[in-house]
Amino acid sequence: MAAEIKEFVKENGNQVIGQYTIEQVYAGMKGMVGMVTETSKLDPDEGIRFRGYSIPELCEKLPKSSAGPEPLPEGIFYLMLIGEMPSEDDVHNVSNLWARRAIVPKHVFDMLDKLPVNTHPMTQFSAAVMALQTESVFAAAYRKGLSKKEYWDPMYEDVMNLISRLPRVAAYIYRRMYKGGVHIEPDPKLDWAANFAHMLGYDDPDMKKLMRLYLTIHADHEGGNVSAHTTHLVGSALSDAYLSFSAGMNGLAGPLHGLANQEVIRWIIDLRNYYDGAMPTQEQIKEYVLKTMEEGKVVPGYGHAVLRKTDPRFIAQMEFAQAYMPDDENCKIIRMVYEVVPPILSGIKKIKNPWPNVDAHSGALLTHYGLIEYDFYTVLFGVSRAMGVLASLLWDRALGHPLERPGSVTTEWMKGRVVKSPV
Ligand code: NMX
Ligand code: MLT
Repeated sequence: MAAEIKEFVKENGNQVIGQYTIEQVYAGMKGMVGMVTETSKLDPDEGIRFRGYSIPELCEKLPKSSAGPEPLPEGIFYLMLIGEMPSEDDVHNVSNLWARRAIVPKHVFDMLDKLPVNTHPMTQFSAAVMALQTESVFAAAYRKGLSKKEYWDPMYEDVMNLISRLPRVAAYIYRRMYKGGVHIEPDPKLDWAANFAHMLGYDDPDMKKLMRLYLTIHADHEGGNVSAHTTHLVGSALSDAYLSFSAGMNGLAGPLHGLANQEVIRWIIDLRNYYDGAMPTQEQIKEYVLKTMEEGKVVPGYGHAVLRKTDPRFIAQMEFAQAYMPDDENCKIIRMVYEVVPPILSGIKKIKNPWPNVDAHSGALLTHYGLIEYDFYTVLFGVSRAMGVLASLLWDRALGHPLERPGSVTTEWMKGRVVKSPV
């Protein structure tokens, strides 16, 4: 593929693929094509496609466990990395490989134990990934001397090891913070998602099903989102997978990105408390949405930088709720909010997308099974996102992607470029 791309660029490299405006430069480069990511592509109206497959197609076609119809996340990793739909055997192999590699050195746990226990779980997660960097096969090989053509090989080891180890690290943080430091040993017989739920302390088979779905649908969202772009950017300096992924996680920890999932459930709880804990009416939800916006805050879980319709990842979670917890009050409120918010946001000209994104639903599902410590939710998102951004990082090394270094200008420079229209 590297040879194919080289040839493609040689033949077509000087073709123009777009133009952009001054406004786009000031508005966070939205809509500007600036990078190539092979694992998935986002369509503003249809949502995400992983190697061409939409979320409903994946739910149908990816291999499943015998326990239920939810796809196994190992399959989406295989699909993103290899570019082909995996067989059941392929998925089983990935599961086994990850179970065998899930060894976390003691110094990582020791480091976590030294942090104040109320350190935000995302800070602990990012720090733990940094502590794991002692294990980087890429960093060690590069130090010894490595030809460019071989970069992908030790990167493969880092990517596989890191993904294998993340559930163990995440579960340690969870149990340390919220379960008195009583830890649960992994069960290597379980699939990756079920083992993660088990180590967190949730053995309800339906929670394991949720974990399979959750880890599958959060895995990737093309290359321009903050966590994916950061991982790619830092990796472009030949930083190893641990350094790059930890940086990406610091972006996921922002409230406009992954942290929105904790913000949503916090907002729902506050809304309920505001109306004395009772089920709110549509009118009360409307009043609360307007109050949120009058206070100058965003309505968490709504809007998107690229999407212009309801996020299919939201729909997948709503369908899960309808199948497994039709009477759950928070899920009912989420559905009411879905009826109330889009008409309000549509009436505000500057808001480009009034529809819910992935974060609008996840907290209510997790809360249903007892995982109520919402500060932890973004760590779950991060464990899933690892699969997409690390599969891409491996491709970056295999394809020989160069250092990323866009130009930047001053406003003074920009003013000098303005073409004055004739009066
Ligand atoms: N509630 C209130 N105002 C909003 C919302 C919202 N949900 N969404 C956008 N706006 C505002 C936005 O703050 C901006 O205002 P201003 O010009 O005064 O700064 C204006 O509308 C234009 O924003 P857009 O161009 O529509 O959106 P943008 O691409 O800048 O940002 C988000 C996208 C996702 C950051 C934004 O919609 C938002 O803040 N949503 C709430 C937070 C959220 O749910 N984030 C999760 C995204 C998914 N993820 O996992 O990363
Ligand atoms: C994501 O999953 O990364 C979010 O929806 C944000 C984005 O795509 O920009």
